[in-house]
Amino acid sequence: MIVLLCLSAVFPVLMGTEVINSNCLLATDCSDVYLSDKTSSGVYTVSSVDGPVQIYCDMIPSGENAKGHWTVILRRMDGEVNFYRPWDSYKRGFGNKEGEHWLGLEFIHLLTRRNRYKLRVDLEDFDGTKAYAVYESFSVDSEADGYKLHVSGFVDGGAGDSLSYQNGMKFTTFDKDQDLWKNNCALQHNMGGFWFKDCDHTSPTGLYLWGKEDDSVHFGPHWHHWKKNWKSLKAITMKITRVM
Ligand SMILES: [Ca+2]
Repeated sequence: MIVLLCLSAVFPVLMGTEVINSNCLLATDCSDVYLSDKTSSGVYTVSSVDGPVQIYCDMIPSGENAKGHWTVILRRMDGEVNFYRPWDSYKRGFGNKEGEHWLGLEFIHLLTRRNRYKLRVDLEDFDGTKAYAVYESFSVDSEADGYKLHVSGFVDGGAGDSLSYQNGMKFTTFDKDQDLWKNNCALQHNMGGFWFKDCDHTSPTGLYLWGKEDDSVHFGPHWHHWKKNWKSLKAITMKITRVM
């Protein structure tokens, strides 16, 4: 059941050809879910032009966003999900919304085309130490434009800035090379699809390694500027919230 955001203002809402509630809108992201008084973290169903979409909403308040209504676009936490996947998987999304998953480039594009969003990246290492980074503006272009990444307005939560290097890059998977390296970063360097340049300072979709590697290995999920090394992290979450 798609979450409805019911307001005092009157908006006609069509479900197919049927008006379901003249005071309600179909929720499109976790900000709508939160505004509909569903303030617990968890999986909710929202609407997109391609039909219903399940999303994980992180409603936990954090320092720079007291309201805490974040739509998770990527989560790594235990290596349960294979991220070495082709273009079509990254386009449509995959994984378990309660656990590791990628929301899907097309849906992320549709959200950020329609509203302004900011991005927060949460990191945790295998010692339980945490840090984060915020980008005050985040958007993704259409597939025709390679799902190009736009981030700006870095705010340091202790993690440093490992994403701006890849700003303006198109998305690359092992079967679609749009990076600036002579080879394919997703295929021969990182083992997961992402916005690569030549190749990266961060690769949250890299091969999960459970911390069992040395600094010379670059293909685990990493965020270089946190500790100035390439060691893989235990958990990385990327989540977006609407700038209202
Ligand atoms: Ca290339």
